[in-house]
Amino acid sequence: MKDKNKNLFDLSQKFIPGGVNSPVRAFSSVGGTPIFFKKGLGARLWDENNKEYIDYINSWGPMILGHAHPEVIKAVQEGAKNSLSFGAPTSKELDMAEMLVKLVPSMEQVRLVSSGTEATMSAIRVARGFTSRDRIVKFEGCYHGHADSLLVKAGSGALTFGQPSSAGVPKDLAKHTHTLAFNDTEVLKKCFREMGDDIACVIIEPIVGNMNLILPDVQFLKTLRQLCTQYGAVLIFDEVMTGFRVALGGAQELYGVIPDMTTLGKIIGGGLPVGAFGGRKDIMQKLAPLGPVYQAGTLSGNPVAVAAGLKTLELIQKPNFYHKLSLVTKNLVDGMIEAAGKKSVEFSARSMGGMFGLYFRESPPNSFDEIMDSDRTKFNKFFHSMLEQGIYFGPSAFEAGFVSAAHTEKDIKETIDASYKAFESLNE
Ligand code: KE4
Repeated sequence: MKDKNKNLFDLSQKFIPGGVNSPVRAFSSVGGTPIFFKKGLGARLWDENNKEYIDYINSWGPMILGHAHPEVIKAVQEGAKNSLSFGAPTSKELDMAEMLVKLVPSMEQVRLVSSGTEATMSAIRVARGFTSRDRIVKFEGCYHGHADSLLVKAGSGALTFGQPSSAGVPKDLAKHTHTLAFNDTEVLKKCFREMGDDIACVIIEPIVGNMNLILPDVQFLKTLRQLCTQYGAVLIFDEVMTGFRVALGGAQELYGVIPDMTTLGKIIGGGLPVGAFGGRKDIMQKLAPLGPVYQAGTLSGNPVAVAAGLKTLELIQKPNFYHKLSLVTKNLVDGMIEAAGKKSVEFSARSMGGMFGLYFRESPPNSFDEIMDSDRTKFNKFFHSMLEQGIYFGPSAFEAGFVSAAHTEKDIKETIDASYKAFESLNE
């Protein structure tokens, strides 16, 4: 039978650069043909050949309730009946703002946008406007979307392609971005000693998901918080991925380190385009129309997208939601560690809330250099064996995985069982 994925991919490349609308989808680092999906329900996906998969990408995080959750679909349908967009204030976006201020410890005020990139780009600009400084600090392997200032040694797709800095970013702009080693407290202190008074902001993924899953050293985060306060730099937690993924209050709740600003995306749109940036009121008041920092968006706070996000945020507040999600995710990770051990494959894994990392190295990495020395060839072979068996992991050794509330113990068992065969294939 002809593979519809291949036919579609061949044709897509005629009209779309690389055949995809986002590079990581192209399977470039794992090889093979991207899968074209036509349907998702709960933890499952179906491709154009009607092949069924258990989904561990979940649209790179947003589908925390699983695909096509009936209550989310209903909220979208109800919202859509009243028009898709007004370009004017609606009560729905006020409800969303109130919800985010209630749930995110650092948020006193918030503005909605349409993607994580818009959120981080806007947060950087308002931090520069608030401090009247130009320098920004980020960390190698962290990815914050594709705004020019942030594509300097970015993670995710950029890291996967081994081109940590992007073409097209003016040198005169990139020079204001300083990239440090994640979890290296001494390098951080040195940077602030040398240029602390010139730093507008530091942006960090408090738990990194874009060089695979890497956890922070708590002392590193606390030192970062203390240095930003001491030097008047704005601390931005990019929780586009970790927000509502690792805990209801995100990484900032888990680690008890409260930034000056937080960026969000993914889950807050429930699968539709929503991003947000917010934080201290004195910083957010710098934004037009009140202050001198301009930021805008035709579809910002779109009522239908917000309806999907609001329903999602309502449902994840159910009692024990994160306890159950964390347990299912941990069972997946523990089962795969056991399988790899029985098949004598050098492998490690870890989970945090509803996200996990798989590593073809002896122990979980704690830095960019450590994740870079994992065995990508083994990952790629493992990835394709699992894909063949109907298990869909992220097509990159540098991406975290995601579990939804729709994943059952049966799904987890099926995945672990498949991993025995996949680990076995690495010994051939
Ligand atoms: P978007 O512009 O893709 O909505 O968000 C950018 C972004 C910002 N910050 C963090 C921490 C992120 O993880 C992201 C986007 N994550 C990637 C997955 N690693 C999106 C997948 C893709 O680029 O296709």
